[in-house]
Amino acid sequence: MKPPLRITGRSSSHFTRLVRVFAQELGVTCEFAPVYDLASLDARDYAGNPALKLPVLSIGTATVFGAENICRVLAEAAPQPRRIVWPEDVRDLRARNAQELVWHAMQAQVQLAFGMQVAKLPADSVYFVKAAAGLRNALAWLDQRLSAVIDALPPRDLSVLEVSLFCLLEHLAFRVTVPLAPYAHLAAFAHEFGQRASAQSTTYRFDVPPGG
Ligand SMILES: N[C@@H](CCC(=O)N[C@@H](CS)C(=O)NCC(=O)O)C(=O)O
Repeated sequence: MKPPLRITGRSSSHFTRLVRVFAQELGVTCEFAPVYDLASLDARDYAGNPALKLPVLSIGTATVFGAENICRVLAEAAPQPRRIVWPEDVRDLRARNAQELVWHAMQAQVQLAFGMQVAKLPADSVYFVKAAAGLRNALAWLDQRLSAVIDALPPRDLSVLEVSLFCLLEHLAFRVTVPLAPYAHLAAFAHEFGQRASAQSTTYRFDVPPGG
């Protein structure tokens, strides 16, 4: 018998949502184990990830670190093969740059949200001011080129680029670090992708510990 799959993460985390959307789109059933305390320094609270990062996929005693790695393992576990566009399948240079900027923006969002909202560090530090400027620039770049980027993707059921972009955009609305209002094309994309059942069943929320 195959061991159960378990995702350790947070319902409020965009990297976690990326893998949960993949799991649902691929028809792979996973248990979910929330991490309540992001300040914990105990790797056991992160399913053994020594980097103290989320999400983590556990398969019996095996563990997989990192959202993209996890998506690949989920695709291998899918009951039906699906056409997935992975970053290396993208040939168009704008679409390649778009993926790089989405990964960058997701990390910048972690830096800003964890640094300012969780750790309560001063927002006027150049560390955050520069991260916010780079994030706004990346969003403006993506907004201007979105239609060409999407058109350049090969035929597919699912792409890492679209799911990661969707999870980023909804997270920017959930934990506001920079305003999303200037980016109308991105907003339209998020609205359309958000109609999927996988998107609607993974909306962001803060996990509440039992009895909390
Ligand atoms: N490269 C990692 C990045 C994951 C990441 O940054 N996760 C955030 C949650 S969205 C996290 O662990 N934050 C806690 C921290 O940075 O200490 C991946 O692809 O999974």
